Amino acid sequence: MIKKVCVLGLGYIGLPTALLMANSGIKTIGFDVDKEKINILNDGKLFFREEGLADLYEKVKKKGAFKAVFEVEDADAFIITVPTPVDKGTTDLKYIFNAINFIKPHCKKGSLIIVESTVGPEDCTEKIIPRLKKWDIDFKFAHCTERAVPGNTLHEMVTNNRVIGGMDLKSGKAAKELYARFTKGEIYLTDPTTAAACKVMENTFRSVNIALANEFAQISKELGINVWEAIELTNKHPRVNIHQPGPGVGGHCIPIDPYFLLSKNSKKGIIGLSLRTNEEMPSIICREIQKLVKKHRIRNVKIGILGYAYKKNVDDKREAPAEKIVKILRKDFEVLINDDYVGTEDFLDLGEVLSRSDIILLITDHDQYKGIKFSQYPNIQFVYDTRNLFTVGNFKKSDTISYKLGVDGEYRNDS
Ligand code: SAJ
Repeated sequence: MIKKVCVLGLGYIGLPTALLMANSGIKTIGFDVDKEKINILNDGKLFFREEGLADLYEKVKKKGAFKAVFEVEDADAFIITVPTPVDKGTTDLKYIFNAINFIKPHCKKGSLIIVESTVGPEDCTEKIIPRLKKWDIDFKFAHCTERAVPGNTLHEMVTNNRVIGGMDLKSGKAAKELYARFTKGEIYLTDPTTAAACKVMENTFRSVNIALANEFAQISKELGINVWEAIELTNKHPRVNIHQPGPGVGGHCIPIDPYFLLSKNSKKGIIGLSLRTNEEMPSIICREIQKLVKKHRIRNVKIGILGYAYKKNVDDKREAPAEKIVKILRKDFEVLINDDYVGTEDFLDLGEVLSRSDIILLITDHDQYKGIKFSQYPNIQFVYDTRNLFTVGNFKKSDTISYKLGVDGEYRNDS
């Protein structure tokens, strides 16, 4: 019977998981090696923004069910949600191994150890379980992959179906029972390798489909059509779901997870090709900007970047295409950046970026940009929109020229 859970690694997945677990009525402690995070939590605050998280924390605090700790304590179940840096398909499991070392003195007969961090399909069976077996304790083990999307993490953690890979039936059942405390979706049991493979296949599916949309953007430009319109109309077909083109893929999953499968004989296949297609997008966007600067004969160009996060309405900049784009553009131009979500010291207010730039490059389609009226900024000669956020309404009574990714020439209508 699991009475106390310890979550190790209080990041984008660990903290929401710990709070949901605590809210379900089980005594939960959260451990992180970053003492600053523990101090912030113990001050009653959070260190990243996520829809509904602050309210959940308030609720859990009132219940007294969650405690952030500097030291791991004895528990019946340990959930590892630490980062697993990946370099082209090889996972660095050092943080998982560190977590395992922290758990060791507190693990007793029958304890359940869960790895929720993304790992390669064979990592659990080849590297993690063998290490635990050396302890000579009768433990349970499961790989419970997460499927929650940043920006909607809590809702998805509760409602999405889950795949759990138990080392054996006993382990799978114990993990299922634990997650069922807060999961309304179905929980499917399998083995750890299949569970990990499902996780990377999900994100590979997305990578391949985004690459297809990015290729359609290039083709549409050649055809002189609007890719956004073409995709919208194509998706009216009941069995077609083309994804959206964009400045490239970011986040800690989709640009990374397909590499786990590349090492398994698909170097020449569609997975590798898709990765390359998506990775080239930042350079393609920069080449477009260079061409347009020449065409418009602008000198001493100041480019205003709108959005730095890897996707809209989140503060997460991991693997963000904006980083590559800014690096390239800074070689030739002055670059001013606004992103109120990411908001570092170098970034400027939206008003300042808009009133000081000759060119606007929209990289992330945060909702706050939807209402921009370019007529208020006659200094802006053209706008390049990589996300199809702006409509003709934004350019009403303005001489600013509008360009979009995947649209040849000026974008003039809303069709
Ligand atoms: N993107 C496009 N075009 C699209 C969709 C996305 O260019 O049509 C870009 C986004 O702008 C972003 C990147 O792709 O830069 C990834 O964004 P995302 O929203 O597709 O995915 P993530 O990385 O935020 O979350 C994904 C999700 N996986 C799937 O949808 C299969 C989520 O469910 C996983 O939990 C998460 O990866 C993860 O942790 O693996």
